[in-house]
Amino acid sequence: MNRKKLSLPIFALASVGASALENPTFDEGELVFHAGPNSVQSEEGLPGWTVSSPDLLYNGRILTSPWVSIHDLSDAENPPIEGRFSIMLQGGNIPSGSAWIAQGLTIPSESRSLLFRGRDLSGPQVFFEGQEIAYSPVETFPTYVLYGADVSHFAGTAGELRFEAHFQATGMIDNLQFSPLVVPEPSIFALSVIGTAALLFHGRKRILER
Ligand SMILES: [Ca+2]
Repeated sequence: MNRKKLSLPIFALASVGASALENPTFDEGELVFHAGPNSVQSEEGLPGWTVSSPDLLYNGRILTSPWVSIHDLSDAENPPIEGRFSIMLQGGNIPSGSAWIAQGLTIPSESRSLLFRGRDLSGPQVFFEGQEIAYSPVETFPTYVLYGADVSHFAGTAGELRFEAHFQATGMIDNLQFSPLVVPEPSIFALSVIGTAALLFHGRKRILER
């Protein structure tokens, strides 16, 4: 039996109500350069979303104040996770404000989880209508980690979904989708892995003892 295939790839097939989210892949915008080659207008670059600043940083990292940046394939250092663009939340190294993106939506009533892809995530927070939603890694892929957050309490309700990075928080995100599947508790998932390893070890020991 291939235990790995039993785990979680079915999440990717199980999205529902993706229409509840506008521009969930961040791929629908156009780059309209604003105050130089490193800055594009947020409204055109990230339609469907409200952004913490009128400009998005283009293909760059800023180590001072908070910024939301958009990255395409011409960024060799931080290429998109998938598609034309990915978004990076950069909380900056000066404790002043935050970098965030947000949109109002209704979470589909059958939704149990919000799934999204992330790379080098360190500290960005997810909120729905002002309440923080904890997220945890669901599965690791070569170029990103699939994260899941339990949204069952908010199913069928309207509010603002927000991704936000404060001081020193950072990370790239992409491909948001709501799913009817329940995100497994990390502790249970870890325990099942440990349990499986223990059973395998025990079984191998018994074979060697024969
Ligand atoms: Ca994308």
